[in-house]
Amino acid sequence: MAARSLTSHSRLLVRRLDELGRISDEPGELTRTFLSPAMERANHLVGGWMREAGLVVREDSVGNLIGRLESSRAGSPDPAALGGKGGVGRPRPAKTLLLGSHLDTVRNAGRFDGALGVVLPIVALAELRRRGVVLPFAVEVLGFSEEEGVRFASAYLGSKGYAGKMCAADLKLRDADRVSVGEAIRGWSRGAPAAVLRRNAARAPRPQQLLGYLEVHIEQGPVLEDRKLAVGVVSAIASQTRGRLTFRGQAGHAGTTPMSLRRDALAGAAEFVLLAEAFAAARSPLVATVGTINIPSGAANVIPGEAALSLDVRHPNDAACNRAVAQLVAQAKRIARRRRLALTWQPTMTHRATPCSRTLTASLIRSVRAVQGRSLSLVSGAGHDGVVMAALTPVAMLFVRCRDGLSHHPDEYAAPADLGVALQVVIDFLLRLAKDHPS
Ligand code: HGY
Ligand code: MN
Ligand code: MN
Repeated sequence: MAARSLTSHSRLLVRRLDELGRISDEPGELTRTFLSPAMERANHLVGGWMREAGLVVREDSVGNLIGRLESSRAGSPDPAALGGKGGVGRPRPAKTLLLGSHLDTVRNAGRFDGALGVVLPIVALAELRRRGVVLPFAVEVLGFSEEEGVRFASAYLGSKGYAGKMCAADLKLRDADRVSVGEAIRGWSRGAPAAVLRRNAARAPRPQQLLGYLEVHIEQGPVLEDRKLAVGVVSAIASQTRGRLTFRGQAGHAGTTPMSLRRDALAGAAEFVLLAEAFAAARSPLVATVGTINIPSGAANVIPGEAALSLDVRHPNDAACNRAVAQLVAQAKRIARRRRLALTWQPTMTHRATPCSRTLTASLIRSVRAVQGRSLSLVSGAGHDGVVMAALTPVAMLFVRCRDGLSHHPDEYAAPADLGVALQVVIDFLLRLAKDHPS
């Protein structure tokens, strides 16, 4: 790609990420959650960019945005379809390469997490179109409607819907306003949730129709910056368990209840938060995070009767992650017992560690080496839609350096030059794949 057009493409990519980053449910910050009004506006904007690049655009019944580019060929004659001895056979449909990421965000998010992996492939396909390149395989660019798990505390509802993996239990999850996933879907697609699930499952691509899934994502960590590399390749996505721990004691008057007679739920929860931090710090690369704590009917002059906290535990190895979760819950029970509190633990999500496909990743490494000179493989501590897509098709992930490794923060930033390198890698990857799958 000539330097001029590369910079003009990276500038276009930056402009689009800035524009998309201004579509939010909350004034003054970037928050875009599952099937929200901002999600509708984001799909409209990104869908327009997809159409400009020549993609046929649709939205599925769980709010995923899907842009499809047919291949250059209707399909080469399939020997089986030729009846074995010549004759005109039904052309075998071309396979499809999936590229994508998520369009939802965490609260007060950065503008690159998710969005980069949807907008960059659109710019890459527009560049191939400008060059007159027609690929011998179809491409679908996917903007998943829910990956973060912010609204319903369970991640990947978008990619699960696309892959036909959403289940009845998912429909029952409720948000802070007690709205269920099923009701949210009914509002969005005006279809009965169960029928929506059946329709999604029927429309889900079959493994034999797919070439693979490539996701471009900011690293959300410090390794590429430390190694002075613009991009790297993901070897595996860490194992992850999320859940809710609820400590229950006795609400009471803050002024009249002696300390010795209290059963303070928040004090118990606070003791657990510090214990979880020390537990994980002593067991690297284990990480454990209490990201939210909720005190129902909390007030300054009331002893907290209940404290519900989220727990997010991750490790590259499944067994180590499961062991850590069990030990942390046991420690929470010990704290509760000593403080005469009740404790409940409700897992809301567990995903096994997901290795990326060796073959697809080897091809991606060749493209990274062709553009950057050398490649680096790293494990992703962050979860990604590739966890769900790996059940459907081979998965590869390209990481892009982000400043200070910062993410899930408004100051999240990837430099235009690094975005340009990622763009070149994806274009090289598409051209390389086209060579391996001649029409
Ligand atoms: O939480 C994560 O790992 C990702 O950002 N969804
Ligand atoms: Mn994220
Ligand atoms: Mn993400």
